[in-house]
Amino acid sequence: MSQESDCLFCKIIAGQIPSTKVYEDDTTYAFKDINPKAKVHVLVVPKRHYGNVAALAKQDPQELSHIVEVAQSIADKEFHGEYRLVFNTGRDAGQTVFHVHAHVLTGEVLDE
Ligand code: DGP
Repeated sequence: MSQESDCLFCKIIAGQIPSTKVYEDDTTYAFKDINPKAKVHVLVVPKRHYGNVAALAKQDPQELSHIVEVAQSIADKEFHGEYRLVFNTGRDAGQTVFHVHAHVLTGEVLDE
């Protein structure tokens, strides 16, 4: 799996930094956000390193689709299939970790 030596989420995926795993398969890893913004706040990431969702969409659209499926399955389990899915893209949009990640916010009624 392609890894960037300086990437926090590559290290989490590799088990070099601990995380609370929610889901894992061959291509995808999901874990609890360290700073939750909802009752359930999970980050879903491809194991392969892409800097943002646009790069992922271009280089591996099937994985992007799979990430949405994983988000749906988390929300099916946690909150009758309803959730907010956010990909912050770029520093000025609030992206702080440059390994693409879907924020899955669910588990409660969310503010608009
Ligand atoms: P963003 O701002 O969209 O790049 O989101 C990055 C998220 O990653 C943010 O909500 C906090 C989370 N985060 C940062 N460092 C860690 C960590 O070491 N462990 C976990 N579980 N989450 C982290």
